[in-house]
Amino acid sequence: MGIPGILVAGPLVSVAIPGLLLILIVGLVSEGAASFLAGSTDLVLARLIRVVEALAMPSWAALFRGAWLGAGRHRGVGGRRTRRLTRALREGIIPRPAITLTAALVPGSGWCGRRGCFSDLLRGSMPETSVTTLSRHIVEEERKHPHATGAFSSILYDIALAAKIISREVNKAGLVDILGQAGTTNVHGEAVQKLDMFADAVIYKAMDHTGNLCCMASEEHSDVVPIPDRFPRGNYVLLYDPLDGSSNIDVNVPIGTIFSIHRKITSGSDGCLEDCLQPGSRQLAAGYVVYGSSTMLVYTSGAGVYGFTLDPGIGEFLLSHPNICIPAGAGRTYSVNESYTERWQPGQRRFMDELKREGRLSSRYIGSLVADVHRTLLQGGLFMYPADARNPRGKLRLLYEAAPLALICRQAGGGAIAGRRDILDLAPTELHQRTPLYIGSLDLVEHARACVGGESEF
Ligand code: AFP
Repeated sequence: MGIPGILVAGPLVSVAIPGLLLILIVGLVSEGAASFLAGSTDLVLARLIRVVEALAMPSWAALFRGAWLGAGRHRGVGGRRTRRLTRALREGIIPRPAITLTAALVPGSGWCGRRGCFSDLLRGSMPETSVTTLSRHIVEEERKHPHATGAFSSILYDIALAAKIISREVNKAGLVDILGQAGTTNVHGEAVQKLDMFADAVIYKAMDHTGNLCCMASEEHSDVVPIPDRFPRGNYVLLYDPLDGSSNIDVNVPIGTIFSIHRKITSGSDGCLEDCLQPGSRQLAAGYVVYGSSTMLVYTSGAGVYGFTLDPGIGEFLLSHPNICIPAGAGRTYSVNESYTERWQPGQRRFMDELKREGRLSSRYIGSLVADVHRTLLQGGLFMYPADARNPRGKLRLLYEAAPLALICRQAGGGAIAGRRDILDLAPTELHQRTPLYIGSLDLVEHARACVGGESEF
């Protein structure tokens, strides 16, 4: 009987047999037994279609129309009848379940019992594409490491899942009462918005029970976030900024999630501060998700940078930007909050004057780090958040923002410095340590280093 037959066994007894009997009786009575049954399968099916349409039975009509289109000898994919059926499937004239049901119920429909032909037809109705999902990409990457335990892959899956949930809420933000500040402040004294807290909880909940992590650290928590006692511990540490740029939520500007993964370096099963305070160069992987006109996940695990765009229709991240490299040359921008010019040190002002005098770069500043860096990564240029008189250590966080983005940029052929030193070489001493940041195309980063490095303590 096969799978379709088994699937329809229940409905067959309660619905299909009485339905079929009704159709036959009406058909035989209305057209006369002999003429109703005379003729080819095509003709009989055409009459059945007429009867069920007259009886206002749309699903039976779809069923017989499917059978009619496929009736006769199967001529292989590309045959006239097959093409008709394929087009009907693609255009949704005949729903797939109707075809499956027909294949099981109507002998002589041309493709009954011919599993090969039938699947060819279904395949023929699909658009010809070669799509790499994030899952497939992760599996293929994991195969390159025969000793991999799968834990690392599993962390990436879980981050992607959390990103989809956050993306859904970000898209709804204008519709539901989730906007506005929650009325509390985070460890940096900044107003926390509801979506920040939501994103923070989503990521934590997606990761806390998997047995892959020994601890986490989030921009929204003052201390290391432990794994609950009831769950097993693993060998990795996750550091994340759940929703960067959240002051932009209310005005529909892109915002993002940033993450960084380290290996646990201390003994004992619980992770601790020391596991979190590792230089960026020791990151095993880093990435970000930008919630913009589309949602994109960009990540590196040290072998190139890959960008995946979320297809909301199927809920999958699809590889859209394989092997991202920061472009050199035209079309590049510098990106800095120029309203702070008066607070800048002389080297920073000199650097800006030189850039403007050269006139090769245009200016863009969104004020949402992930969005500004994402543009810089794809189009080339330089993003800067320098130290200044008000923020002598800069504003951005080394562990949750600068280090993960620096790894991505380095992997894409760019660079990232704090002033004198590479971001990836900085050894953090505090969880929420801030740093100045210059990140982007390598030539521009080195130009910045030449101008500001001398006066920078970083
Ligand atoms: P919010 O999360 O408070 O919006 O801060 C965003 C951010 O940390 C980073 O995403 C921006 O690049 C930077 O601050 C913008 O800071 P300025 O408003 O000082 O330019």
